[in-house]
Amino acid sequence: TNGTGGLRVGDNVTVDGTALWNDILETARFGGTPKGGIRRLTLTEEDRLVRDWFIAACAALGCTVTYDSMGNQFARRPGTDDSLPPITMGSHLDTQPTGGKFDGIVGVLGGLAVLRALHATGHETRHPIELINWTNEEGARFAPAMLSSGVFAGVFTEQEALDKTDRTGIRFEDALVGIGYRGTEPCGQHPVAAYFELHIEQGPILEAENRTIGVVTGVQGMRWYEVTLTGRDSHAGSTPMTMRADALLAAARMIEAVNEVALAHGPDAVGTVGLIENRPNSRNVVPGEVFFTIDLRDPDDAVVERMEAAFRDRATAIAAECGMQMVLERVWDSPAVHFDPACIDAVRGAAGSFGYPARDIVSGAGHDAAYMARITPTTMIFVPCAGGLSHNEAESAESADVTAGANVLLRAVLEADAR
Ligand code: HGY
Ligand code: MN
Ligand code: MN
Ligand code: MN
Repeated sequence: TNGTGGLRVGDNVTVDGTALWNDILETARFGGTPKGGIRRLTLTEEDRLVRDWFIAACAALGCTVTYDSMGNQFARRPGTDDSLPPITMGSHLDTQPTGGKFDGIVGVLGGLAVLRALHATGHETRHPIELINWTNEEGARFAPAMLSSGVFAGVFTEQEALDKTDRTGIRFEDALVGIGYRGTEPCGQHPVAAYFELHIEQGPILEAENRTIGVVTGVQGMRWYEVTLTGRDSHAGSTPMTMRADALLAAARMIEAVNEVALAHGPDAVGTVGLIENRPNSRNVVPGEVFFTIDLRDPDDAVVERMEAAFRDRATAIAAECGMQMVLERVWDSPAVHFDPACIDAVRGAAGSFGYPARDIVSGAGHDAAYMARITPTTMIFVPCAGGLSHNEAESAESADVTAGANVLLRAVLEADAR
């Protein structure tokens, strides 16, 4: 031991993988779907239930659990020098509408497994250790994604976040108050010494290369847009084809253009239209209005910029051809992020100390770590998921890989504590 009764970094302190896997299966009940996925949209009853579970689970390990004005939950384990800012771990417990049991959840429950290992071994860290559950990481109900870590990192003001509405018009603040998690601690006034996020890769690389650990070096650039096309409702039977202003036809051409623009800017660029609302959505009415979203990403921000310009040109031409009024608005811009070299080395060293096959990787998905990197030394740890599939109810991962990821998280946190 290192003389203070604690374990030296690299000692064989490891997590209890069985308890971790049980936590994953137990919390999958909150919003569990018949297909074995999870529908746990942020600030819903299911979200409230898993948040309550999180408090009880962390309190059982001697942690004090608080939540701030955005509902972010902080489970704190004291350090021997409690005046130091905490070393933090975290991710999110909200899911996509057809989410899986692992996206976000592995990072929160992996962090819980770390707290459990520290509690079980009586290991004392100098820094306090905190486990964070971020509100609304997915951006599935309230756009944009990573909203509350964004407020924490000073990217968004609290008021603009509280005023966000979902597609039914419910305000974020009202939903947050509704589940009883609008805290009094102002979001963002909470110093942290470092942030480590464990997450499934949500892509195919680690599995294809038989690697257990992804040493995440950064997150790609992401931009979200909203498009509203206004044509003219008209009769499907009596309106000649030459007299139509068909908003859904125009949208279809623009959706094709998003795909073509992404392919034209390959090999890493991606473009997605995921949400569409067609009005009046009646079988025998030529649609007069369509709303849809666009998600553009690439590891290089300059490529995202070029994709945006190329799409704007195409959309303007299509709108003119189809007789559309078009409102095209960029609603979110999350530039590419490079993580902290010392944190990355801690992860690489931790993976090496366990002998886990590892490789560097850039995250295709967005994460709260992308915003935490702006205010504190930050990095991520990836573990494989089956077929690289995520944002799908069939999302799955191996218990051994999840345990390995939590072990690396534990060692990286202890290494950061010893620094
Ligand atoms: O959109 C994303 O990449 C994340 O899953 N919120
Ligand atoms: Mn996630
Ligand atoms: Mn996700
Ligand atoms: Mn994410």
